[in-house]
Amino acid sequence: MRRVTLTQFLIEQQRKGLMGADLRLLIEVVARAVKAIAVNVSKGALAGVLGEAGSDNVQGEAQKKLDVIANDILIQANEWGGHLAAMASEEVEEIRPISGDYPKGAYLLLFDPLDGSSNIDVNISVGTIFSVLRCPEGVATPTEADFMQPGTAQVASGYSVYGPSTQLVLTVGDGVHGFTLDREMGSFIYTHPYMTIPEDTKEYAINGSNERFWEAPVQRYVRELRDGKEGPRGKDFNTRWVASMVADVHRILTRGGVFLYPLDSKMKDKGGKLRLMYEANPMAMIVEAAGGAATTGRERILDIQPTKLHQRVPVVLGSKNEVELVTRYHQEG
Ligand code: FDP
Repeated sequence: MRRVTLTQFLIEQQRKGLMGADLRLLIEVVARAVKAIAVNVSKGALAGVLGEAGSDNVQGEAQKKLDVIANDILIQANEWGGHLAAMASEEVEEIRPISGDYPKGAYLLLFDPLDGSSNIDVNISVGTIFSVLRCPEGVATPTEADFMQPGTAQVASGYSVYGPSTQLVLTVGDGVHGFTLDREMGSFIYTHPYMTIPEDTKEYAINGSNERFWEAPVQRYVRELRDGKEGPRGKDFNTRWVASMVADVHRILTRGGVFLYPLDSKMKDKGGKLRLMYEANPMAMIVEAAGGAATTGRERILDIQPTKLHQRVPVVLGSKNEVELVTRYHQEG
């Protein structure tokens, strides 16, 4: 069997006119950083990388050592290549313009270096999420305002999941494609062409401990799922909650399902739990490109006009018919 590497795949995409050389380079650099992060994640306790870093991130959450390591790897890998005008990380308050020592490129890169990091110490899958925007025309030194583009403006997005195998999943708009890291060869191999999400599912993912804080439409939806065959849905549903968004979304891309991190009364003033620019937008682009849907319960995620770099939003994504039902329940109030 012919093994297609990520590099070959990207060159073929470029030949089809789906991306330029600079976007190809950008994705290759991100993939290289992902390999370096995978090495650190997989060494675990042997490399002394587990545990707290002793600092808080911009979100006020305790940083793990691997959060800091993954963030540094992504910044160092991407800043000198000439393909970026600026970067923004979930772990860092301000955007990071490309230093004057290096040439500037046409793109803005946003990333969540290590998503699900509260799972690291217990050896459960974590991941990296990234989103690529175009730097507005004529802007030589981007500011935060230049990042305030809706998810529909993303030119590419992707994530890696560091699990039993390391996988990289990405889209440049033309379908969703998955690659598995061949650790011996050190290269990503194209293993999952055109990943699709079935419209219907019997699996849902939500942190049920928050039930009493949810809004009525979400309480109604989840209650009906739990009522199973005897309830209005007339079928049994199963729960899966890894509590690493990448792992939960990856399962949905592999076999369907619906993922909810809805608004709840504990975090209403923050707008939600997950971050629009680093989590919701890139995952929504992938999910839609795979035939699924992604909303806040009220509106399509990709249509949101961001107002803040670290903005949070409620998230409902996955199998289309379930996402549409949750959204309808919100409309009905
Ligand atoms: P984490 O805080 O561990 O980084 O990014 C937020 C996130 O993980 C998601 O990956 C995950 O889906 C969610 O939070 C888990 O939230 P709960 O702890 O509330 O279950």
